[in-house]
Amino acid sequence: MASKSPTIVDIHTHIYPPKYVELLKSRTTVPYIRQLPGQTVPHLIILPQETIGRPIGDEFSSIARKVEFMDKHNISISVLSLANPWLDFLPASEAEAAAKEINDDIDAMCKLYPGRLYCLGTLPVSAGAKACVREVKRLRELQQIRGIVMGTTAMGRGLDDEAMEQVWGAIQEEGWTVFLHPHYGLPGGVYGERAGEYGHVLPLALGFPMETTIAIARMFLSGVFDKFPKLQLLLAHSGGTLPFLAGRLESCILHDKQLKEAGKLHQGRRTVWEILKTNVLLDAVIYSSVGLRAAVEAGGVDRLLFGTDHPFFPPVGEKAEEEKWLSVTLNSKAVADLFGEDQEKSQAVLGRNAMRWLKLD
Ligand code: 5CU
Repeated sequence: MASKSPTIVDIHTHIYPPKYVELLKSRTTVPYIRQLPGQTVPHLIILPQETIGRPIGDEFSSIARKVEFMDKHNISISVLSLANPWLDFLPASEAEAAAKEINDDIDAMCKLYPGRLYCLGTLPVSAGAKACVREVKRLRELQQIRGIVMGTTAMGRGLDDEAMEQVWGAIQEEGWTVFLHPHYGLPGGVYGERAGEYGHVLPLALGFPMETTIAIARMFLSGVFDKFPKLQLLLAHSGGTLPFLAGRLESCILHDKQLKEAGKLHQGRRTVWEILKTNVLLDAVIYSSVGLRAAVEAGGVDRLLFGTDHPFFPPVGEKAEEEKWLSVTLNSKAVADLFGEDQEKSQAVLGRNAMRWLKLD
């Protein structure tokens, strides 16, 4: 009997709904979309310090193109999130209405493909905590929403901002999983004077993961997980470097006189290892079994969820339209390399964990 192919769920897959694309086209500063003389297609410029950007076609905004991509790569279900930089840059007065419009739009897009598409909501972070809490609660009315996507700066001051406590409280009460995604990277100076020769490699490969690692470490150090012990944070790119650096983070805590004197090293404190196993989920977007092994060892196989990062990282070859995406096959291969014949584990990571954690029907 032919074996049934596993349910593959993509929890790291982005979209810019058409209204967001219009917004980016109307802008003249980053983030924006522009068509330069001599370019055949418009370019998306979103990252701090980038100048050329990347070509943007309808694969960034079309739901039909998303489903085409899913079919080509045997992806059964996708959990869509607005791509960076979300609504971070909007003036406070516009953010709440924009969040409602974008969340309603993405939810409606998902309904066009019943059983195949779910989504994460986005918050009006520049409008402050009360507006965020209102949207956290309103998201309950949207049937396809399964969590919230958030950048590392949150309301502008990071995830350890005391003003975020109201928002964490509401998120915990509603039971939303928060997908934490980088955007801002590291200060441009760390990439050196020759950065312009290296394309997007340094900010995307190293800046993004360090940003995520620092953001979640600040959240942990400030005690957010002690105050809100039921929070679930899904970290992009297998937690940045957190699984690899958790031991060092713990050691630095245990050797810190200031923390000791502040009574923060008391018996029974929750370590970063415990947080990794109770409050953190990791995506499997790390492209190699080496990183994936660290993620499994740190968080456990039940907390690792497959993703693609579509529509970012398309193939750059001549026959790009025909090819399966290397960015997807590398992530699938990492799962196969790590788990070999162990179908239980690979199916958990490829789909079952997402179905359970995100309550996909
Ligand atoms: O290629 C890029 O710039 C990106 C991005 O901005 N966001 C993302 O999720 N992946 C790649």
